[in-house]
Amino acid sequence: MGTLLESIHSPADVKKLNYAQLTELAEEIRVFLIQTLSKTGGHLGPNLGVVELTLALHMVFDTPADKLVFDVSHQAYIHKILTGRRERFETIRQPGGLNGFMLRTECEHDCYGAGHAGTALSAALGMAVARDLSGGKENVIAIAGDAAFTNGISFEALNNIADQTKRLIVVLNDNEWSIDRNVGAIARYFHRIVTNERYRNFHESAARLVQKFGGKTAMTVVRRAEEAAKSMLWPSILFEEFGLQYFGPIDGHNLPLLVETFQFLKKEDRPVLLHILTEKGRGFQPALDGQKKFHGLGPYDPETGKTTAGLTTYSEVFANTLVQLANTDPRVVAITAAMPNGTGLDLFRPHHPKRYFDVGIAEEHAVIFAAGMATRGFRPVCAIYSTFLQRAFDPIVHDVALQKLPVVFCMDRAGLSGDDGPTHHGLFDIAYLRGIPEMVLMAPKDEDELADMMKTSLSLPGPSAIRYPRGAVAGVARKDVPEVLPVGKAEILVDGSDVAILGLGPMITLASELGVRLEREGFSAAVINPRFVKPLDRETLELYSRRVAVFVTFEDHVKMGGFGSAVIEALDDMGVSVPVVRIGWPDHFIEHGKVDALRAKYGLTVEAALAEVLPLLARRQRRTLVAS
Ligand SMILES: Cc1ncc(C[n+]2csc(CCOP(=O)(O)OP(=O)(O)O)c2C)c(N)n1
Repeated sequence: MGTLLESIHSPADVKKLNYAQLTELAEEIRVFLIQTLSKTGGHLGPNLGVVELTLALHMVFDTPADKLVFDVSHQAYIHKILTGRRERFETIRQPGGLNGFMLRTECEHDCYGAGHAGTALSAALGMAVARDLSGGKENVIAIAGDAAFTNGISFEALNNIADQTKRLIVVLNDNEWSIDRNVGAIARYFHRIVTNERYRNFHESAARLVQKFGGKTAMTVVRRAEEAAKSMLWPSILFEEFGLQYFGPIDGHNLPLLVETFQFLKKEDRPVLLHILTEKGRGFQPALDGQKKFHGLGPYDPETGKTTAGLTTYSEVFANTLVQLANTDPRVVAITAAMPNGTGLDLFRPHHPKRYFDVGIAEEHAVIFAAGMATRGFRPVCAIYSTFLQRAFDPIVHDVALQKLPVVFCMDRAGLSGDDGPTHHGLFDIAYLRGIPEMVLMAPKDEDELADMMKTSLSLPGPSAIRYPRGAVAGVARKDVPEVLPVGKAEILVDGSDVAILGLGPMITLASELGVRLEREGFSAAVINPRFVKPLDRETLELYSRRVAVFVTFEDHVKMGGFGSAVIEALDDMGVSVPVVRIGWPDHFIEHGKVDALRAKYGLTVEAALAEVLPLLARRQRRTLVAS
């Protein structure tokens, strides 16, 4: 670790440095990031892009009194390093270590937690208004990427800012990338500003001026000239129409310029937006060459950036199956909300470019857009992570289900997401979807069944959703052509008469293991792949309720409102009183960590199930003995 970096224990240490030292510190931070994340994995590209920005913010502002609100907050690693967490930084995203996002419980300098995009402006405005109401003096700064401005919430906040406060700084960190290339009219608008020759020349000279003179006088000169230039080039600058004074674009890697600008902006008594230009992945050639890959990744070689080839994932099988289904059905269209890479849809795009839609980080819009297409006879498939689909709950109810439109929701990352932590765990989708009339909700036990479920979904007259997990597939043989499954019918894998074990989705492996263990103990265990959470296979439940002493349900979802709860409700409706042992996540936000370790900690294991099931089975044995 560099010697300057070793001397940084708090933001006060940053403030002691001169510009030459800050520039050196920026380089040391980059080396430290590249080396550390090569072992832990993480959001390398975004953080390499905001080294100077974060240093400048901590030079000028005083956290925790001043509030830095990072959008998504995947780019807050340097903030963590500068605010007393450098020594623990090697634990980032590791079990028991630092979280990969801002976390209020982790540190007093993390004033607002995030993980989902588009929240920074609203949250910062809330803090600014709270300050105004309580007579405070602190500065509030929202830092949002260009892709955050593809999100509706950012615009809802923009619409509101100038009416509510006079003191708020918004930093637009523009690197032209979302995870993939940023998309849409806003991205093009930013691009036009950035690439306008006259404006760029003007800004280069403005920057030189600031560096030469420094301080407010120079900035005032710059501002006057800037206003003149802007009125010449853009009579109606977007942000100005929203009532925010727009500054920029300036070089987001020029530390003195950033510092001087923030010193000036903090004195403004009107809301301001500073547009800075940064390079995602700056300082690491593999990240500059592979923007998508280095947005966020697992461990890599710190010299070459190479990663080990992964196993086939559910996302890949989803994408390849969708290509296959779209080949024979021209009504099929694919929609992603800024996640072509993560959902696998970037594999679909080259096959059917006209039927592929990246709408930006706009899940609500994605779903309503899909609803619109469905009214015109198309078969939209929305590939949205379980956690991000939470955003679109109302459109799913109001636009899709209520109108019985045949939109298919393919929910990747359903279940525990592991290293990313609570903002990214997909643990609530069954609870939020299963109460919606018309919805068909499925979970495949393996990749072959995922393909069948996609085919089934596309054959339905109304809405449906399929939940499947992050990561590698089960590795089973796949049929050449997917089949339509009988809706609401479970698959009985092993018959039995003492206990019926239902394992939803890939949790079927735990169900099968439990079955084997119980057989060894002398019990007859049925193992059932439910396939459908809704409609539930009541017939099969009824059949087993007459035979078994206990049901066991396994699900990678919160127990409350989940699959096991659906089974209990169904049995109760039938007037059956067989006990149900539910294995799933407790009513608690689960921290980040390794999936297996977290399952062990929270009792999502065969052992935990055995401990609950055996006494119930023993009770039945005793009753049988007494009866005989
Ligand atoms: C609601 C929501 N949808 C999708 C994502 C996935 N996601 C994480 S970061 C990101 C791109 C962010 O781009 P930008 O804000 O420009 O920041 P950059 O990484 O380029 O610095 C996306 C789409 C998310 N975090 N939240």
